[in-house]
Amino acid sequence: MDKETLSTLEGTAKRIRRGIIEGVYHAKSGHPGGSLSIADILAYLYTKEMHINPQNPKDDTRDRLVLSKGHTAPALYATLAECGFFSPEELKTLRKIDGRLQGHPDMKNIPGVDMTTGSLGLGISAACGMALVGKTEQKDYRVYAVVGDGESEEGQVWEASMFASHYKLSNLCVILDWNGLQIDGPVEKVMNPTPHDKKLEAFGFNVISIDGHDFEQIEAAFTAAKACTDRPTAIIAKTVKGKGVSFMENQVGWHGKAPNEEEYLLALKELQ
Ligand SMILES: Cc1ncc(C[n+]2csc(CCOP(=O)(O)OP(=O)(O)O)c2C)c(N)n1
Repeated sequence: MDKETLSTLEGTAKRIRRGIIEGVYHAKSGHPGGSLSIADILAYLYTKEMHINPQNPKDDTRDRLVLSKGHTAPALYATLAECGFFSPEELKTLRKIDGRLQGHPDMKNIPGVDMTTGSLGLGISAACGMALVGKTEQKDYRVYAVVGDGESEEGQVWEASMFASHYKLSNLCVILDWNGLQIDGPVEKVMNPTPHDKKLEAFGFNVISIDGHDFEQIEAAFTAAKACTDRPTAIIAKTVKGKGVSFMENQVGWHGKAPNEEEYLLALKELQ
């Protein structure tokens, strides 16, 4: 990856992180930690990898993304605003009673949202359905599903995985956000779902493990996923919960809490 592309991606990811902070601060609630951990991956997917059309959000040929860990909607909204699906100003209406940007993604009202999610474990199944339709109807689109590591404790994630490999859904790419923390503590202490690589391999996935904040590795992983044509791919992305805001990094308390004014200003300063 050349220097210019890298610096553009870094700038995009920073704006996405600022959008996350703006949204959660103005809502006075929401989920910053797991939103910040996926900002680099979403920045890459939406600006480099996915075929999307902000002028026609429901374009049938578009690639689809299902944010299975739907509580991290602030990251998806900030990314969609960055791509021009709606104005970045609207991010300040997150969770407002008359606004479109609900606490969890709503495909009926928000341009660019491909699936309504929030109940953990369900989104990956919807992504499998979309991928199966794409295969059956011989369409070229790809489907991406972002799944949380805490979310991977849901049994349905594994049913969906079995389905994905049974139907050889090579147009499906699951991204497991391995940030190590869930709502109430370290994932491995709450209900240990590891080793993800061996389990996903046993379930029939092409498994790729990366640093989810390294754009070179992110690029290589999505390129390898596209090149794999006989089974679904799972990218296990090692990330830092709260990435980019020093006092939020690796702090379980920032899973679902809004910054106060002082913390908000400090976060924005760090993300300049
Ligand atoms: C079925 C279901 N059970 C419980 C919740 C409440 N909940 C919201 S976020 C969360 C923790 C998710 O952890 P993880 O998937 O690791 O997300 P991240 O750390 O990336 O934010 C839980 C239990 C939910 N949304 N859905």
